Amino acid sequence: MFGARPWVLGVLNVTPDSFSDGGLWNATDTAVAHAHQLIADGAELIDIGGESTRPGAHRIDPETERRRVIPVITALAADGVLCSVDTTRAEVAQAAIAAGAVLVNDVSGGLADPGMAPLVAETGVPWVLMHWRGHSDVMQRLTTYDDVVVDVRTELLRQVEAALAAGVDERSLILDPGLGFAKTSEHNWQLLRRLDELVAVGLPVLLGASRKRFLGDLLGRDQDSPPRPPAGRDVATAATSMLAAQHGVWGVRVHEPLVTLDAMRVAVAVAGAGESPGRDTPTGPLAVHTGSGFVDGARLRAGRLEV
Ligand code: PMM
Repeated sequence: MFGARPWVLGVLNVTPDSFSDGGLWNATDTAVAHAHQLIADGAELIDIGGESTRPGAHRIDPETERRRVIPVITALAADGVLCSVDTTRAEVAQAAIAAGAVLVNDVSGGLADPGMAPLVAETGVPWVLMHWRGHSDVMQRLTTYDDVVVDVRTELLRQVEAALAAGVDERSLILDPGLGFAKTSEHNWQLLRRLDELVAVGLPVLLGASRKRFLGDLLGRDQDSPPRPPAGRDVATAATSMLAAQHGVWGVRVHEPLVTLDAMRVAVAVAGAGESPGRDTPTGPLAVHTGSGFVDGARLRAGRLEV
């Protein structure tokens, strides 16, 4: 059982083609306004991405990616909003950190760009290492596992070792099983079912189940009907976030924070854990779960994750 709820990261895709919110927050002003709505709905950190990672998506050039995310991060940082950048490119991450991003969310976990680990080592920003086997245009062909939970953990630990070898401080690292990335629906369910095996590694764990296809498949009217569209998947997302909280994850990444927070507050109240930190004191200390206990997450504000 958990003693405090996880961080809630609000998703902001400044892309024309992300599967759930593609095209909605394409211009800087609409993106910034949406980020403020996510904050008003309880998100504590806004995760800003400029390149779609939906299955089959093709890559864009770095300059386009940079042009999409940097003005948004600059504006939000000036407003005092905590931002992370969702990128696999070191040059985009570097510009984002310079613009005020406090965390790098790298869905490739350092595998896509050899420049990412040295950048993180030098700047000391928290770095999400997600389990990843290849870019979006090929990943759905890379779904062979012996035991998906064991294999994902082993491959993530290899990514951790590479990060450490490059001089990254272990205290900067956050792991993510990468639901939907080179995974079938059944793989995602197994990873959720056995999330404690990843939490047991002892590093903070982030989970991104929000509105993903496997939830749509579950919610289709019957086996032969099409998946429920992304906007109808928020209650199911909240349920996965709550279960993940009970497993002791450090954070959840969601499109609709309000529903997820409602679900997590119920779980916190039932656990007798008292106030859900962060909700009522958005700039106060937030609990960071590390597998071995909870520590003051306010350090993230200073761009450093102390565990
Ligand atoms: N999923 C997406 C994008 N970025 N980052 C992390 N750390 N974990 C995820 O599961 C993840 C991610 C794809 O979803 P989106 O298109 O809704 O952003």
